[in-house]
Amino acid sequence: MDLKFVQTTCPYCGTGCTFNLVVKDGKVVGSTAYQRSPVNMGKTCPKGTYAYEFVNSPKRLTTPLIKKDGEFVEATWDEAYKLIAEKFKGYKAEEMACLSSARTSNEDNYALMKFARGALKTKHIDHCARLCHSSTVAGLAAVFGSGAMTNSIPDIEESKCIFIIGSNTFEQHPLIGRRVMMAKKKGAKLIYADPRYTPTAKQADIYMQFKSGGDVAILNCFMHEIIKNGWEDKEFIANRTKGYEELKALVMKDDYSPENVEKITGIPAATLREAAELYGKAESGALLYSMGITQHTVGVDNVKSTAHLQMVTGNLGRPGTGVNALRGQNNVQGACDMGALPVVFTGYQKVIDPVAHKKFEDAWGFPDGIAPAENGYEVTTMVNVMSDNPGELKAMYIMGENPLLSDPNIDHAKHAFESLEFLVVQDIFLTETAQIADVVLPATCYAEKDGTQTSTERRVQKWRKAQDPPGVAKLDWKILAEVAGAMGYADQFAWETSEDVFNEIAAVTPSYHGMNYERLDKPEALHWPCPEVDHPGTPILHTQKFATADGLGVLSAIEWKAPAEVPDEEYPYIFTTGRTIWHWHTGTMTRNSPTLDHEVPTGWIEINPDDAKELGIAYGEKVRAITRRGEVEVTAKVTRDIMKGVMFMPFHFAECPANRLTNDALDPVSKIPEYKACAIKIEKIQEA
Ligand SMILES: Nc1nc2c(c(=O)[nH]1)N[C@H]1C(S)=C(S)[C@@H](COP(=O)(O)OP(=O)(O)OC[C@H]3O[C@@H](n4cnc5c(=O)[nH]c(N)nc54)[C@H](O)[C@@H]3O)O[C@H]1N2
Ligand SMILES: Nc1nc2c(c(=O)[nH]1)N[C@H]1C(S)=C(S)[C@@H](COP(=O)(O)OP(=O)(O)OC[C@H]3O[C@@H](n4cnc5c(=O)[nH]c(N)nc54)[C@H](O)[C@@H]3O)O[C@H]1N2
Ligand code: SF4
Ligand SMILES: [Mo]
Repeated sequence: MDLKFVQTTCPYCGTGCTFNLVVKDGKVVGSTAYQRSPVNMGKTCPKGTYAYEFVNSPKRLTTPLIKKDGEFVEATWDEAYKLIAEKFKGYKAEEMACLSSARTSNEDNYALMKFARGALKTKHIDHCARLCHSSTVAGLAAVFGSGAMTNSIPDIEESKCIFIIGSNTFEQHPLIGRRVMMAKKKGAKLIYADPRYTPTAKQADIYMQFKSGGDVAILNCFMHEIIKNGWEDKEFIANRTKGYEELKALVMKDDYSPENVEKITGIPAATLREAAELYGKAESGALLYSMGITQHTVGVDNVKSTAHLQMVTGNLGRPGTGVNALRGQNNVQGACDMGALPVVFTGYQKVIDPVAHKKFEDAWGFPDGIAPAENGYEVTTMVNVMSDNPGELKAMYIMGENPLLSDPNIDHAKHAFESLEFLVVQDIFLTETAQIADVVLPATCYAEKDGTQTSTERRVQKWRKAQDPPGVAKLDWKILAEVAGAMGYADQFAWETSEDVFNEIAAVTPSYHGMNYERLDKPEALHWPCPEVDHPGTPILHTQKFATADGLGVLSAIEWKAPAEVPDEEYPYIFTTGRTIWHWHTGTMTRNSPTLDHEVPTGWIEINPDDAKELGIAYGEKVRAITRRGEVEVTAKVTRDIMKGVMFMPFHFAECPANRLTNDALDPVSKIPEYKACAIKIEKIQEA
């Protein structure tokens, strides 16, 4: 028997845990702890522990598929490449769009970015960061000049007071949750704000249950109390920020007194006072947030407000502080860093900047130029264009995303994607989106490739190949390089190995410039910015000044605004959505992992017992959940863990898809949809 242990990083969340894959006779059969990672110190959550189970699932894609007369037919790579190249050559550049993937490596994302802008010459490229932390990228760039988590994961342990708002850290970033517990053991206090009494809430010293959509009001109320009592950091405000008087004038209004914010949010005024005092007086305060903050039509306002609180209390640039935007997917940070966004090349070099544009044009050397120096469409805009203006976008290349289950208002999204003339999907499973494609290409998963991914704390870490891919599946970047080759651009994609791709990334990206595979092989890996080969990397940002032009953090006045759709007589409850620890997004991997699937086989809707009583609904009963977008039949979970007037569904399950119900209204700046608040009604299903 041939037994090997291959060290790799987790393919699920942005925490970036390391473990070993156990390989027996050339096949991945299990996982074991890798103790030396400073991130997870040998521990993993259930998803990491069972991340080996889907790898050899019989449902993996093994060969290219081409749709003929409505049915998929197995094809060779050459047939698939020929068809794709012919089709793409027939469209104008701006009629094509690409969706990249926060699940794949930096190398894969870089390849798709170069393929879109260089081979297709289209400016339309985006990925699921739009649905996730686009509010963070826009909001933090406006206040700090740069849009990433400011501190590191180990640093959270140093904090004296941790404020978590809109992140169910213990279920969605469990090994960051562990750090919170380690801080608590050293005496830190935990304040938590979430409409649901989650496993994170259970660990809180002060828990604030509130109605979805009240975040700016809560944060303004904290600042109101802190300034009123003189707990603000006067020195930090004077030396490192601007706009304080404007912010102060707004938050000191009576609208943001605890009594008035109780009316908006449902949090008792006394609790708001107590929490603001605890936070305001803490020696160091770390703020953690995720989707509860970003996924709103006021997502950017929410993000800015979290940053304002941290500046007003001087909680930035030191250990145990920071605005810690917990990034979701394993490599969403990296996909953004690689420029899989409609406005930037790698390392946030703007496409509209003529200097940056020329730099990439020269570095890549396409004989017929690259996409123009113009911003492209965000994925949410693409969907609206496809449905409202059919024919403007005609062809799309999707690598590692499943929008037909993850987009808001999916009936509308499906209609939009179906309007395309030609759709290529490159995935590891035949997803809902792949099913409507014209060509499906089988990719390798994390266990079958060398590559890098960048975690939420900007730590660049390696994946290492543990087994061969199933069938004739290939590396994502390799497939893209070969499609480009079939279009006549073999020279521009002449990489032999993943390392070759990484070296090209490092050459054109200042923040990755000092990195290479040899340096990244060390257990501690490297945090960007890492500008030179002797630079140690940067775990904490903004220690002396911010990345804005004058180095000052920007404070401004932000009023609370209600969500785009609020309850009324017809749709009397607030609806919000999210996740469970056992499953991942559209379930492609976790529902093909028997251990995880067995824990939670299907979806549910959480309803408060008082609401259930009014509706005459019992625990375990099937109900009809209805919004202005659509309806689903789903099992009721009657529980005090959710606030009266609010209902929650996880979005993992195709048989009861929460996204048939969600609102596709967008934040005007970040273009993120409002997944976290809309209006819903519930009907009892009458027996026939
Ligand atoms: N197990 C698991 N882990 C994951 C994922 C997964 O699918 N499964 N996905 C990953 C990804 S991509 C991401 S982006 C992260 C997301 O990580 P989280 O943001 O932690 O996850 P969510 O469940 O979407 O939402 C967090 C909380 O927001 C609360 N909430 C709802 N409405 C509001 C509101 O208006 N305001 C506030 N403050 N809170 C509200 C919900 O009750 C929920 O508990 O998780 C990552 N980790
Ligand atoms: N209602 C509601 N909807 C939401 C959210 C919410 O909170 N509520 N959250 C939103 C957020 S934050 C996010 S990030 C999105 C996620 O939305 P998606 O990214 O669409 O969801 P995933 O299921 O993670 O899809 C990733 C796909 O990549 C494939 N894949 C995995 N590894 C590889 C690989 O190595 N190569 C290739 N080619 N493919 C691979 C998987 O099989 C899967 O089909 O969902 C959003 N949708
Ligand atoms: S916390 Fe995240 S990175 Fe760590 S094992 Fe769990 S899913 Fe993987
Ligand atoms: Mo996400």
